[in-house]
Amino acid sequence: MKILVINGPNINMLGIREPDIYGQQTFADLLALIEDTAREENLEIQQFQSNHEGAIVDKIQECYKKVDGIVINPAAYTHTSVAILDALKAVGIPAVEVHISNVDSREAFRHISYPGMYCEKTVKGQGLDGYRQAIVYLKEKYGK
Ligand code: CA2
Repeated sequence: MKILVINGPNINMLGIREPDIYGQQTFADLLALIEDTAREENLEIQQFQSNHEGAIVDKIQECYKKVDGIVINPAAYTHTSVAILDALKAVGIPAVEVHISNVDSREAFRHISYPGMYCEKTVKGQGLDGYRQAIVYLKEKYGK
């Protein structure tokens, strides 16, 4: 099974500031956690991070008929991006949304998620382990 993990803007800055919200672990730690999960679960996982909305849309389009599941943390684009929502709808690939923090207990503008309107599940407030949970969910439901 092939899974693409997408991280949006500023996730590459993890661990540098706001450890009270996002924890102490760095982006390199996140990449390693996802690689470890791929090995343990015997999955082919590709990772992609971008600070650019259009680059994320392009990457989702590239997945069409090539990838079996998408794990996405759209970061700030969560709360603004109809383009990412439409790209997910266009490719029709099962997707799970991840948020490191519990967005529901933060500012009101973080309570809405456009990509989340397509995703069949959202994991929030679980720290970096949320990515592992999302990957395992896709494997258990769609793994072959
Ligand atoms: O909780 C999440 O995973 C978020 O998607 C993270 C986004 C935020 O805009 C969403 O509302 C919730 C922010 C990504 C990283 O932001 C940083 C801020 C300071 C230092 C390092 C990273």
